[in-house]
Amino acid sequence: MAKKSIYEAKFLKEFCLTADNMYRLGWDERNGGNISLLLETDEILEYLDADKVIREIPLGFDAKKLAGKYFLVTGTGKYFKNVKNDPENNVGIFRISDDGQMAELLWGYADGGRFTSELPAHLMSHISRLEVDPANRVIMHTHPTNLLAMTYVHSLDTNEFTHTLWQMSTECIVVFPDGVEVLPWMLCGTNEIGVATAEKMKSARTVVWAMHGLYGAGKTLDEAFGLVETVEKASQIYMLTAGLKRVNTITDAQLKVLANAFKVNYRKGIID
Ligand code: 2HA
Ligand code: ZN
Repeated sequence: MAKKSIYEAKFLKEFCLTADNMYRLGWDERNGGNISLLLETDEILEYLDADKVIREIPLGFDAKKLAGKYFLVTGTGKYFKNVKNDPENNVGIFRISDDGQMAELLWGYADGGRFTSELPAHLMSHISRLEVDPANRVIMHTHPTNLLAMTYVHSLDTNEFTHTLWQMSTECIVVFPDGVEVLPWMLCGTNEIGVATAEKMKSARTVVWAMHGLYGAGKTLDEAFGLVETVEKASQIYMLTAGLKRVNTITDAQLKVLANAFKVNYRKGIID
């Protein structure tokens, strides 16, 4: 059967639009940030021939748990600013080889490029999230301005950080009842930060990288984007008020009322 043009694929359009919105919000300066989307085999085969591997790119770590799975991933060194107008050079679609060692490129990275340097953290996080939620599809890394600022002036304790964010707007405990995990500063682009991020992803969909940015996970691009957007908005409220005398807050009792009203299973050990 003739393949449809990849440019008609809803997942590619949505992916480009998401990168564009992230850029527009100032989260992804220069080549900052990266996104990976796990694709269904069926949706891929409408557009691409699974037998036409353009080239194989070594992953540099063992991704056997994802063998045979297809991913759409931003390219290393590429600017989110340019994704929408030129996806073929800025993003790529690949399959994880049966032995879990290679990315089998099917489309994209057209100028000879490759996947983001943060691929270990992405794929390891996919593995963690899929164990918790088989419907998870998206891992998103970005540098939201206020969140980053907050990591300079707030304790990096996971519970304290989560508690502050929950207090910053009424929506927070409903949107991220699992809270945020916080990693101390670490060297990015390594398998080590990948392992540490993936470990934290077992208990929360948001992992803050102190003095760098964050990772967010979700079932859809919209869900992951909305999660990051909400965390960033809360961080912004924090930064707007951090130097001022706070005379009102959302109390722990009120947070519990919210969690009960919206029937969310909130992270324990913070408000109880
Ligand atoms: O790839 O954001 O952490 C650009 C980054 C690295
Ligand atoms: Zn980064």
